[in-house]
Amino acid sequence: MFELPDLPYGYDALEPVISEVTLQLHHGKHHARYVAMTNSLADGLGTDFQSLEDLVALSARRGQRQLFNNAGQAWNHGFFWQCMTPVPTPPAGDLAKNIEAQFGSLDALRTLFIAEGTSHFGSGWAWLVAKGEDLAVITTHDAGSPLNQTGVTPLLVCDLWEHAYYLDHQNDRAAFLSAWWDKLAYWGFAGRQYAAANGESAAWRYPKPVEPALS
Ligand code: MN3
Repeated sequence: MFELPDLPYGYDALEPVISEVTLQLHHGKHHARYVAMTNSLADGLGTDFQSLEDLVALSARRGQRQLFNNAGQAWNHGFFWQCMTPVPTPPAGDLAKNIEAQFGSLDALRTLFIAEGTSHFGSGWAWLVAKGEDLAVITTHDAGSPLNQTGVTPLLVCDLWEHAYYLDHQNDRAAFLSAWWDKLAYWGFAGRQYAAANGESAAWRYPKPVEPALS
């Protein structure tokens, strides 16, 4: 079945924007719980899926809400961990060029991303996505995922659930989003996803399920 992937950095690596205690709870409790629930709910689906991406798509298609919520959250968190780095660098290459062309500047994109994430009502996710070269900022509710939008590749995501920021920023989601954008957003990863959106490489995928599980 699916496993909880290790973080690509230490629990204290994203301080002070995301504290060690927040990250331990977020990864070790919240994400772990979504993975465990996914495994429990997917038990018995046999060979209907080979990956978490398959499971997100098929649970959405079949209207299996509880499974979709947990599988979607398992995937979204796996992706979210990749979107952060303690050593950020600015966007480069085609991504940098097309941010300028489509939003006017990186700062204009920053303003838009923070505004969309701040005004999003309730729990969810703020995404920078690409459809081919075209870039867009979207938000999704709860476990919502751009994986189910044809041709759309996520480049970056920030978690808007209160568990992501409440211990460190209390109710100030805008402060969290600003600090996240300025100090943690991993443009190297976004650039690789952008290349994938344009067919130049493979997009990030959640680690494959281990063990049979699929029989
Ligand atoms: Mn979360």
